[in-house]
Amino acid sequence: MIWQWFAKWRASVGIHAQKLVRFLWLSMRASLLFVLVGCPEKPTIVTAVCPDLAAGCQFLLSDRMIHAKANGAITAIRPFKLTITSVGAKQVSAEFVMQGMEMGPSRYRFISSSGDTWIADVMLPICVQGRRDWYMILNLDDRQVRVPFTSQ
Ligand SMILES: [Cu+2]
Repeated sequence: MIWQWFAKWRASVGIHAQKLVRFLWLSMRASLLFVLVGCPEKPTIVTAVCPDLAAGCQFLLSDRMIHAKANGAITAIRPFKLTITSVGAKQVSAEFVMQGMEMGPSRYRFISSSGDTWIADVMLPICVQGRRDWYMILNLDDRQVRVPFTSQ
């Protein structure tokens, strides 16, 4: 009964209307699938506020207090010592990246110097676009924090 009606309807409407209905049906299915699967989101990284790494700063990562400090002004090519202090950390590493720009490999493993202090000798590459906006992705054991900073 419904199929007879459907056949009649198909015969009466033009091919364009049929295409439109088909399109609506397909897009409805697509959006339903989207809702069911869910928006594939990247796990969000916490961003810490550290306007001046050379002056040093403190921030919280989960329940841990982290202190970060460079031993001088941060410029490309000239190496600097970066000190991370965090109670109970077992492994500390960092990457230096720029948003939307491949800056080459720059992963640093921090060496435990004394107690809860970790040190790495870091050298930032020169940016061909002259940009100075960096992100340090700091890995502390299994946790990660993103620290934006500017080089000179
Ligand atoms: Cu760059």
